[in-house]
Amino acid sequence: MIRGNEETFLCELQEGKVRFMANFQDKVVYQIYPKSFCDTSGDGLGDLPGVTAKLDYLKDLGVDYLWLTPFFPSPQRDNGYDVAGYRAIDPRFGTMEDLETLVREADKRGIGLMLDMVFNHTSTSHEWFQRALAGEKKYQDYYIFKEGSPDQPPTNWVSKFGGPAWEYLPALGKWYLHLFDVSQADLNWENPAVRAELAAILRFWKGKGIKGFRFDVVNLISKPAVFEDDHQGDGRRFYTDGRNVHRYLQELVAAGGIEGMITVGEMSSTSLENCIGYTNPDNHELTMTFSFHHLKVDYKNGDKWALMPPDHMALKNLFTLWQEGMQAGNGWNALFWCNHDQPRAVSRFGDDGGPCWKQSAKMLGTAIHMMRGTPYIYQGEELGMTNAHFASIGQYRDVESLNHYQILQDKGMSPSDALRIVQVHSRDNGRTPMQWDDTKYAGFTSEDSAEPWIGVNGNYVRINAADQLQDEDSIFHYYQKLIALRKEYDVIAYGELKPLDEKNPSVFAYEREYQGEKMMVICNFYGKKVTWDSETELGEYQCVLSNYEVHNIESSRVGLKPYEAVVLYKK
Ligand code: TEU
Repeated sequence: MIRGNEETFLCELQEGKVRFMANFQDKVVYQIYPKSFCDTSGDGLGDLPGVTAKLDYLKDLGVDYLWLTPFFPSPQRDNGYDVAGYRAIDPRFGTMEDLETLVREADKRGIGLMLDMVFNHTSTSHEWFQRALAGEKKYQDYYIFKEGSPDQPPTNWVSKFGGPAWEYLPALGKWYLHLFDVSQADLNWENPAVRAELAAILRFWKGKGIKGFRFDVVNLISKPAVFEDDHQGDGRRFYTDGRNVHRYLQELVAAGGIEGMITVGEMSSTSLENCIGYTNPDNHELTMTFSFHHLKVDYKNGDKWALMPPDHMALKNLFTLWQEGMQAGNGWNALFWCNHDQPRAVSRFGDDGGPCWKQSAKMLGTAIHMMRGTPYIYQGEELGMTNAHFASIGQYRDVESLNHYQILQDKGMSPSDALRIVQVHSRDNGRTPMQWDDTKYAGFTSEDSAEPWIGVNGNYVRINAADQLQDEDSIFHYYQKLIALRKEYDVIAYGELKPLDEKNPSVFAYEREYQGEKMMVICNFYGKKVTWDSETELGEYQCVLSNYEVHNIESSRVGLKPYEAVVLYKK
């Protein structure tokens, strides 16, 4: 064992585990978008039995938890983030029995399930909203209704999916707030009855054996006391990380009985200071947060619907800021490149379509997995799946993409230019069916089934799980090693992080340190060779992982090949 004496190792590890147990430092989470993962019923939509069918694959990869995006009853205007009932399963995804089977089978393999709680809003089809519509005062208080005249929304706020954030209901003579789609009405967290309902939902799922939760846009739940126009922006500054959000989270965790479980909050346009607050264990809020600043480095002037190549210096600076800041404040990051709302990382920051597709996917995985935080892998990322590259707007499904395709044209852009932007930034890039093998529909569903709900990426013949499982040098096997390393080396799970060579525009490097162990992670973000000079003599380090077989490391100089990543270790 590299740590020397096995007894010491065990003892240190036990101490480490006891000390850090509540924070999940050595765990890795795998995100599943059930609709696109595996279809067993042949209707072209993935389902829960499909997840169960793939548990051995996930066990083989080595992940500890599965975060499943919503599969609750829903009109699917926003693919399940428009929840119409929080304690049931949409029949399109299966039954409660299917979920119980999944929980049991996952548990047998040492894998816990995390559910996605969409508590900022409900679908307007939810019974609460329907009863509000029918005039029940109790349920009107569950939402954010404002009196007003039909031609004057209460504020000028803009919905995250485009257009106004308010909708007028002539029958009630009132407006309601929807920060997302018009069918996603924001809940009124000021109302204690709402908070009690939501805590009860957590207890319900905990009772079903669910081991953790992801909370959708949970930093938007606390709205201001006074609603006013935003003359500087779209309104977000008034409700993001709002005045009562920390108190509400503390209450939710306590009343929901989920303290000590793994929890991750999705934090939209958040601040470092707030994320420290959300995750510092002393506050009893969440175990970790997703923040998105590092995934906006290819938004021109902050606008998602304007193209720009990624700004690597900005990316490095953001990683450094968040790594150092969360460490100093005893907060904890969720580490990720991909999710169901993001284009594929290898298309964005790597060499999609080029000769270094594989090396770049492995390098990106290394950069993220070796940092301080809990890594998340989004389905297909472990195969280097790429953007959809759809050729026509008719192939897109996402409400946000379709709205913005129209908005861009309303502003005078040509359809082909608008399509180009959608192709690069659409959330559908991450939602194409999982590529299991090279049969028709990529093995996502059987060959005689209905067409998948969204098109399969044409590159499935080249990029698929079956091939990669056979190939020792595949991205899949590299991700397997990344996960195994986190469990093998305490320094990855528990170490301090120090950025190295911060001004270097092409190499992202950092050092980790824990109880005398050191790890150095050096990643070349470009398709060009580069020489990297270390301030430390590297003679005593051994290479524990790299995406190339041969390395060029001499005393303190590292010659990096295109997209090369090396992980060096010293006790
Ligand atoms: O995402 C919130 C969110 O901020 C993104 O959808 C973001 O607004 C968008 O990418 C901006 O370009 C969560 C879910 O992850 C997403 O799938 C849902 O659509 C959204 O909340 C509403 O529930």
